Amino acid sequence: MEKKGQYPHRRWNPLRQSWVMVSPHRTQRPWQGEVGQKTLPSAVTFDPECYLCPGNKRAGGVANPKYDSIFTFVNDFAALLPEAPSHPDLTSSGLLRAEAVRGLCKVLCFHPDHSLTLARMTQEEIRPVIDAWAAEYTELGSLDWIKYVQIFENRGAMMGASNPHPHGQIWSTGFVPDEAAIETQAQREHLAKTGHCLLCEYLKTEQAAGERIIFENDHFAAVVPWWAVWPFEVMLLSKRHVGSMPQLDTDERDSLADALRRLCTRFDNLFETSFPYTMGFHQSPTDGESHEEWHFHAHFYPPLLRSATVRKFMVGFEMLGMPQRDITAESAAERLRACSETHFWPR
Ligand code: H2U
Ligand code: ZN
Repeated sequence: MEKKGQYPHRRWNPLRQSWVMVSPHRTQRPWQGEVGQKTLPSAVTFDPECYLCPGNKRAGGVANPKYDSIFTFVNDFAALLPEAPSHPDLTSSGLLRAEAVRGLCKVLCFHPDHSLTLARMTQEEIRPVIDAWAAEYTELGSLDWIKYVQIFENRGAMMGASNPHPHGQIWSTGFVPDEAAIETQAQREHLAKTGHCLLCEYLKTEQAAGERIIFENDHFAAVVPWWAVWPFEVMLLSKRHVGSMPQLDTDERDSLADALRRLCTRFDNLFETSFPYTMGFHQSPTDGESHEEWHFHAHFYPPLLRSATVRKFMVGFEMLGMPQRDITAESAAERLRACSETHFWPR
């Protein structure tokens, strides 16, 4: 049942100032595309070959401590380095422009148990991960040359995760990356024009509409955004206007842990698979400005479309024109609302 009619339309994303095309009438079309493998949660709690398990040696030869909660280390194959020596190749000429970049990349193991995921961790187990994320944001962001801290998780081989061990990454950069820069601009313009925070207003709009909210707890709401591009794309929005994770108080951090567990469990239950995604937090740049416009949130971008094995591809018109989706955000939210918050594969 499609609330927004069966007709093609496009929807505006005010947060990144772009459109998404919606074609709800296409959901009945036949499918003879890719069929992949279902992934069940692993039963292996310790893998002697895993470079993230406690006590094991990493690829660089350094051994992990026998950690019993979380564990952070500097990425042995970091995409960015703290030193950027000036190099003659980096002089720009005309259209061929380049700049040296600096950064610090870290890896954060969420749990010593190799078989777990956020979906199958308890709220109490997720809580120290949130404190670690907040501490990394503070520590990295306080370096005067770090302008932005991007915390994220690639989950599942389909999304390019190199290892099933529960872990995420933190890339902190000497510049504000494009997505964060677009969101900064959009939030700043909205505040200047209306005197209100864009995402505070958006959350109120969604709470009034109801049809795209999956669930709420005391301090967070999980929403399939009006402008979702990926079939089951979700945003987690803090109810209070805070710009970054360290500003969350104890209750809000408990609430965030609860929201992460519940959302990831619903995702896994949707197709009874270990649901792949890229997720990450967007928060204030750490460039020394005050950023009243910034509203802390998380984006979940999962690729699956029809089953544990059939994913959406961003190809063709989407690469050359603009993003497009078939099922509406409202029907995706309805399906996620119908999923249980008890995991289909209990520990
Ligand atoms: P992904 O699964 O999201 O790719 O994250 C794993 C990261 O871990 C990846 O960036 C790093 C890779 O560089 N890594 C190490 O730092 N040390 C290792 O021994 C292997 C992997
Ligand atoms: Zn492991």
